[in-house]
Amino acid sequence: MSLDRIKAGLRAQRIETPSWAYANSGTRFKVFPQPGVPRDPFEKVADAAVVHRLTGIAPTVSLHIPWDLVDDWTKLREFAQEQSVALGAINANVFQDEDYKLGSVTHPDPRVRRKATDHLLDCVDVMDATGSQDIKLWFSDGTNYPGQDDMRSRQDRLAEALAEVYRRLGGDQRMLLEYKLFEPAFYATDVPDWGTAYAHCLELGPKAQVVIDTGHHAPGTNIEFIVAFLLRQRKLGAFDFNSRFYADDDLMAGAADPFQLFRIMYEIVRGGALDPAYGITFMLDQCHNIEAKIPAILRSVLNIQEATAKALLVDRDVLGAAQQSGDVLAANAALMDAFNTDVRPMLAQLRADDGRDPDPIAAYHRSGYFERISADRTGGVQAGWGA
Ligand code: PSV
Ligand code: MN
Ligand code: MN
Repeated sequence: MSLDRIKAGLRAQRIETPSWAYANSGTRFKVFPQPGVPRDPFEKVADAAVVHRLTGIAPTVSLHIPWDLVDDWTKLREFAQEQSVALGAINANVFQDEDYKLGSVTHPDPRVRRKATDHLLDCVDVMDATGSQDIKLWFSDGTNYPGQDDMRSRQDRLAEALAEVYRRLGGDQRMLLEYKLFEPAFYATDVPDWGTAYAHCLELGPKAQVVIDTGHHAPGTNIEFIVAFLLRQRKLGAFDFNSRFYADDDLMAGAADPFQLFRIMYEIVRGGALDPAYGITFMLDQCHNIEAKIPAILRSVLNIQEATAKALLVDRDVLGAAQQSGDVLAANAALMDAFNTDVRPMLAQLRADDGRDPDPIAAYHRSGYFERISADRTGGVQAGWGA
């Protein structure tokens, strides 16, 4: 690919940052408060706007309901516009209520299922008000012990709730269904893998698509295969990018395994799915417990951008010829040459050409923003328990 086309691909790239990544978080042992952390959704949007100004490729922020509930959605929407960003996906939350101990939409009690489904429908109302296109669904539903509940009936209940929400979607709205191997359920999770999510989305129709959270698989899973498969089926709707060493670690994207991130982005480029017009939402889903929030989010955005630049650098003609002739080593080398290229000077130049600081993290540290928010904001909220 020519350098101009590579640069055009990089300029078109869009990454959505999550409101909750700007807030305080910790482990199940301790939440570590940090100075300057947002106190409400407006301040989360303001921080997301800083990330966008510095990188030029993070123009939307996804919200989690009810963590980001506000009285006046128009006000939040207009505030975002003033900051040159927009509100992105609406993440539903049916996992933090006493009633959901045995599940939400798959709960044996129809009253609890009704409550959970109503929350999902409320989220679609929020989308109407915010102009968001996507409702993102992740269910903590599952069981801890064999025999605890009937696994097959739980699938029926899940299908019923999803169908009701699907029917409520407007013409240009989508349902994004996220899977996760385990946690908090330890025996059988109701949407544990891409196959289950895919089958439900297929049954629902074209507006239902699968979300790949990179931290939600068994160790060693070939995630780029899942990407390739779902793209071929037109059923990949979004990513939740993060890194993991063990399970759902929610570390910065590209920190644990930059090679895996490159392989994923290569399949995206190979599938022609990098352009926003294709419709994939590239989100982050991270938790920054010990590292500074905004610099960590910048790091993730830049890591994804670097992986993308390397993916765009792959010489597809050389690779294709090697694959066709069965030259295993040459094919592998075509990928590795791109992965081993240092793309940082090219990206720095690209930013400079676009009138941005070539080093967004250094520019953030110089900007005085952190000092300002540390002085102005006291009592920042905990991720998950927003004002
Ligand atoms: C669940 O582990 C998950 O990945 C889902 O995306 C949730 O909405 C998110 O984390 C935030 O806690
Ligand atoms: Mn996620
Ligand atoms: Mn997760």
